Formats: sequence, structure tokens, C-alpha cells
Amino acid sequence: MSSTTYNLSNMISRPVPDASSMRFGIVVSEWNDNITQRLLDAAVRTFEKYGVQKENIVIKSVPGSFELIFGCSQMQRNAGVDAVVAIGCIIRGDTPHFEYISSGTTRGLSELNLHGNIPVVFGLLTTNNLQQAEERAGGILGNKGDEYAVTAIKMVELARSFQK
Ligand code: DLZ
Repeated sequence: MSSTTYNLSNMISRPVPDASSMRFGIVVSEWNDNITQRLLDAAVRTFEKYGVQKENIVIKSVPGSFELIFGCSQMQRNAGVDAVVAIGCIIRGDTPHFEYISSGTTRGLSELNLHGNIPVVFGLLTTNNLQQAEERAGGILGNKGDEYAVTAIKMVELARSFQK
């Protein structure tokens, strides 16, 4: 199977709505920031590509992926945004810590989606090693940051469709 087959960025085929009236929050983790910064840059570039104004992208950083839960919760309540993107990268180490942080963060972000008033996009890379993360942050498998931004735009469009 070619690498392109695995690249979800190439599999999102429906048109992306104009996002010029949308406002987004991004919460980014400092852990593995060589990866999270690349994901962040791609997400911002993609938001701008679809019309989001620079001043309508609110970016906050948190120490680690586990803190994305609180950061995104604050964004949901206090930032006046239409959707939030959580960006983190958890790389498997020698201890079970990886499992606890990954599952705790996943559960927390899922809860925010269930109970919050605006969508939270799950931009959490969980990989076995640094190479897998690099491949997904501007490497041979594309940049997942693009997908996170497109997903956020589509989720805002969906949310707005229920308000009409
Ligand atoms: C402690 C920890 C470890 C071991 N690994 C990662 C990681 O790969 N990626 C990440 O984003 N954060 C990691 N952290 C930090 C936790 O997310 C969190 O910041 C601390 O447990 C403090 O709550």
C-alpha cells in the first residue's frame, strides 16, 4: 500500500466551507513541541487558506497533553470561539505513563465534546516513536494539522446548521 493511501489529508473529499465568518481557538501542548509546533503552523495556515482572519485565531499553550482538557474547556467557555482544536503529541516511552496520559486526555476531550456547547477537535498524535510523529507532522504522511483545521471548519458549519 502506498504512503498516500494512509494519508487522510488526501481522503477528505467534500468541499471545505468558507470560514471567513468563523473564529477558532487552538490549544497546543509544549511537550514534543518540535512536533506540536508543526501541527499548529499547518492548522493556522489551513484556517487562513479557507478565509479565517488572523485575529480570529486564538492560540494558547499548555505544558502537556493532559492539560489540553482544561485549556480546551476554558476556550469553550471564555474565548468566544466557534470551535476549539486541541493539539498534542504523546510518544510511547518505557513506562505505562503513555497509556494513562493518552486515555485520560482522550476521555477528557471526549467529555468536552459531549457536554460543551462548541466542538473540540481531537488533534492528539499518539505514536510509538518520534519518527511516526514526524511522518504525520509534515513528513511523508502529510500534516495532520491541515486535517484538524478542516475538521474544525466543517464542525462549525454543522453546528450552525442546527441553529437555523
Ligand atoms: C509526563 C508526560 C510524558 C511522560 N510524556 C508526555 C508526552 O509524550 N506528551 C505530552 O504531551 N505530555 C507528556 N507528559 C506530560 C503530561 O501530559 C502532563 O503534562 C503531566 O503529567 C502533568 O500533568
